[in-house]
Amino acid sequence: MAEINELDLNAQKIIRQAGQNAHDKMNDSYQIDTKTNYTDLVTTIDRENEQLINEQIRKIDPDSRILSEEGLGDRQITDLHGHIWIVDPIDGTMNFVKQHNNFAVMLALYIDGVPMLGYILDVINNRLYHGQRGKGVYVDKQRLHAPADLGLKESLLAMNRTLTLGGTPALKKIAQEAMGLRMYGSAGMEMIGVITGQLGGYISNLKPWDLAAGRMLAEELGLVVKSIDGSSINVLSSNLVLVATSQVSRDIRQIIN
Ligand code: 2AM
Ligand code: CA
Ligand code: CA
Ligand code: CA
Repeated sequence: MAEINELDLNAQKIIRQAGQNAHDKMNDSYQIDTKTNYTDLVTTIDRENEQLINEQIRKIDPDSRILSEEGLGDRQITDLHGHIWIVDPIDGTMNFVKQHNNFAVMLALYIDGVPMLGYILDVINNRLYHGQRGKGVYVDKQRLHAPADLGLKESLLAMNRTLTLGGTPALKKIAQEAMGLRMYGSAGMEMIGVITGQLGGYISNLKPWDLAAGRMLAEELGLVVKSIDGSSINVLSSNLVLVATSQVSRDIRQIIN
C-alpha cells in the first residue's frame, strides 16, 4: 500500500489537474442537466472532473474505495473501513455556471474513519488548501495558522439559503447576532473562509463530499466541526454541520440551549 506522503503528493497533482480542466472549459458551451430540481445542477465538466479524479485515484491507491458525488465512484459505501477517498468534482456548480467564480474542487482521504488528507482547490485564484493529519494545513507552500478565536458578535457567519430563509427561530437568532451574514454558494469556499479566519463560522446541511475535506483541514487547525446540536458528525450521512471557532461554537450553543 502506498505511503501517505506519496499519496499526498499525487493527490495534489490530481486535484490541480481537475481544477485546470474546469478552468479551461468554464467559458465553453457544455451541457447542463438538472438532478432533483431546477436548482440542482450537474454539468459535463462535473462528470469529466469526477472521471479524471477517480481514474487516477484508482491508479495511485488501487485497494481504496471512492465515494464521489456524481455516481462514478464505488456503490454502497456504508462503512469507513480502510482507505476511502471522498470526491466533490466541482463544488458550487451553480457558481461555476453563473459566475465563473467561487467554486472549488474537493478531495479527502479517510483511513479507517480518520480524516488523514484534505484538499480544497479555489480554482479561480489557483490556491490549494491542503493538509495531512498531524502535519498542519497549508495554502500552496505557505503554512496556515489557527484563526483568532473570536466570538459570534465579532465574526461573519455563513449560512445556506434553506437555513437562512426557513431555519428554526434559534438559527434566525444566531444569524441575527453575528456581526454579519454571508452566503457564498460553495461549501468549499465557505470552509476556506473559516480556516483562514475570514468567517467565524459556517452552518449548512452537508453531504459527505461537501464536508470531508473541510472537516479534515478545520480540525487540524483546532476549529470545531460538529453537528449543530453539539453531537459528533458522521461523514457518511447528511449532517447539519457547524464549522466554527471555539468561541463562536460556545455562543451558538448558548442560543440553542
Ligand atoms: P455542489 O455545487 O457540489 O452541489 C450551495 O449552497 C452549496 O451547497 C454548494 O457547496 C453545493 O455543492 C451544496 N449543495 C447543493 N445542493 C445541495 C443539497 N441538496 N444538499 C446539500 N448540499 C447541497
Ligand atoms: Ca451537486
Ligand atoms: Ca458540493
Ligand atoms: Ca459538486
